[in-house]
Amino acid sequence: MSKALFLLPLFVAVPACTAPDQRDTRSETEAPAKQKFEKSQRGEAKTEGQRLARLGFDQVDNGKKGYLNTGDIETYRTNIFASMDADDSKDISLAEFTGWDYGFSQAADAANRRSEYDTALKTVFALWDRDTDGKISEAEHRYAIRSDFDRIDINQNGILEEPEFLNGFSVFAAIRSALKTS
Ligand SMILES: [Ca+2]
Ligand SMILES: [Ca+2]
Ligand SMILES: [Ca+2]
Repeated sequence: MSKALFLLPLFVAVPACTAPDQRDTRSETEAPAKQKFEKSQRGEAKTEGQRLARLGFDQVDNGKKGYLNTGDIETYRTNIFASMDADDSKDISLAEFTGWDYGFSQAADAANRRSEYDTALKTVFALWDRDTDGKISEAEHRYAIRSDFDRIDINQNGILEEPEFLNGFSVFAAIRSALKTS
């Protein structure tokens, strides 16, 4: 199993539209939020997409807490950005973005949906490249991931429970939709 496979779901995570100073606010509110967290029972993963997402969740979850906080996500996002930035230019080109191994390439080919898969990635790239300069800067990447975090934190408790994570991340959702795996 490739390392990139584990990196996938995070990626999927996405656009953060919050200002940097809001991060501090969230950290402070995290303690009470944790007390509201109850680890839910895991059912069987029904699809390949769910199975992959679950692997990703466990990978991102530092300390096996059963939920993801903003620190978990930022740590992972940083690793992913570095992994995608193959030429170390400190930004991600479309080629780097679409050529990165999300763990779905084989599934796309197997399902004969390579073109839908590529289109999904290009769509997400365009969404994340906010200044449309053809590259995703680290700031744009962070914004994208943090926006997704806020959007998929349905119960707004400042942490991502597994169901929120599995259902929400936009890149992941786009790929799943393209492959019709869920
Ligand atoms: Ca680059
Ligand atoms: Ca850009
Ligand atoms: Ca939540």
